[in-house]
Amino acid sequence: ALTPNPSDKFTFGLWTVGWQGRDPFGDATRPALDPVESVTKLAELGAYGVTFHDDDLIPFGSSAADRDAHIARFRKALDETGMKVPMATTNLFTHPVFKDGAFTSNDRDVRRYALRKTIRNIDLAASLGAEIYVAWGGREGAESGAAKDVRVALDRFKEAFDLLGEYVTEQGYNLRFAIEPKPNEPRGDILLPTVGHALAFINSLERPELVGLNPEVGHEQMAGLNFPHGIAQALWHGKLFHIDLNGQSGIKYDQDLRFGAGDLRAAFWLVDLLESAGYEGMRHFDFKPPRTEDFSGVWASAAGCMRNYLALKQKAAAFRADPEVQEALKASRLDQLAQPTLGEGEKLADLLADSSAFEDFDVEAAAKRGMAFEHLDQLAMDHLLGIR
Ligand code: GLT
Ligand code: MN
Ligand code: MN
Ligand code: MN
Repeated sequence: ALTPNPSDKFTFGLWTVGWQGRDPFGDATRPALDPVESVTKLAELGAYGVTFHDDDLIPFGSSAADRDAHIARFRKALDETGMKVPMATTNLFTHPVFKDGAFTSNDRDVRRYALRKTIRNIDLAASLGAEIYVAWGGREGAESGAAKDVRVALDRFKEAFDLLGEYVTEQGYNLRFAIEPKPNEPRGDILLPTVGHALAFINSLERPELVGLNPEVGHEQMAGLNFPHGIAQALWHGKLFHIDLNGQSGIKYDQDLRFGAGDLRAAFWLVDLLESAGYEGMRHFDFKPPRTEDFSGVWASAAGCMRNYLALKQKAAAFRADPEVQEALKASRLDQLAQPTLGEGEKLADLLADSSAFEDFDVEAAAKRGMAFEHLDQLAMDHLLGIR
């Protein structure tokens, strides 16, 4: 059960295993990886598919003929392995032209170019069968105050998503967008920094139904937020279109550790949530094999992401099936939480007239009741630690 299988819907960005280990302080520690090799190797490991930025597959500035050749080789590898491409995205952050952003760059010509670059790759994504198009606005932001008029930049951000929505609708593509929030890095402050900011933004778009989220574990944790809670809210809004699974240890630079590393408890609750909520999307890993690793470490790291997901899925299922856990959930009144606060057929007026809800309510007695959460949580810990 710990052996990954395409039916588990595990996918990897080409840029993850292909990361060469360049960081702000050091050069690459690994050579470039041929996307065809990544497809082959990930298929062997049991993945369902791969995802890519335009520039991961087709080096920036390639001629039209070279572009076609790169795409043809890639398609052939997909056909030979049965690997799918459920998602694609645009690199709007590496080239210096995007130093002040893409859809919200102060430079109007850069914004127009960013839209064209995106639309070009949307055509490719659609032709490869992708149904999700991710938009990570890594460079959409600022380091200083007057440099960005945020309200106006949000107008431009909306304009971009409205145009992209118009494009996929006109083309009849079965493609929806997923915004990926991140609080900072590489910009000092990034626009749409968290799940909550992005959810609110989506409501202001012309075609909100075409736009959802691609939250990343580490990005919310960089903001000190509870990732499973953010995902639960995204699910509640029907906006969890995709997810970037990885690991992070607290509030620091974006670590992109393999899934399960970093905050293991958050990973456990996340898998418990995704599995019990019936999330049907991809389990997409967006991690960086540390630059200490050679290629055998890269593949060990990719395999570890999937193994940890499957192990946590087992643990979460055992936790939910445990009769003592079910009792503990009752003792903690999770069943009451699931009951509407008004009774069936009850109206606001009935609540206002109900003296047992206020005048005769024994506040002190209710205040004395323990919630029994510690026992419940220890049961989870016991399952997670494998001592139950
Ligand atoms: C980049 C970023 C990721 C995003 C990718 C999509 S690229 O590596 O750090 O979190 O998901 O553009
Ligand atoms: Mn990501
Ligand atoms: Mn990250
Ligand atoms: Mn990243």
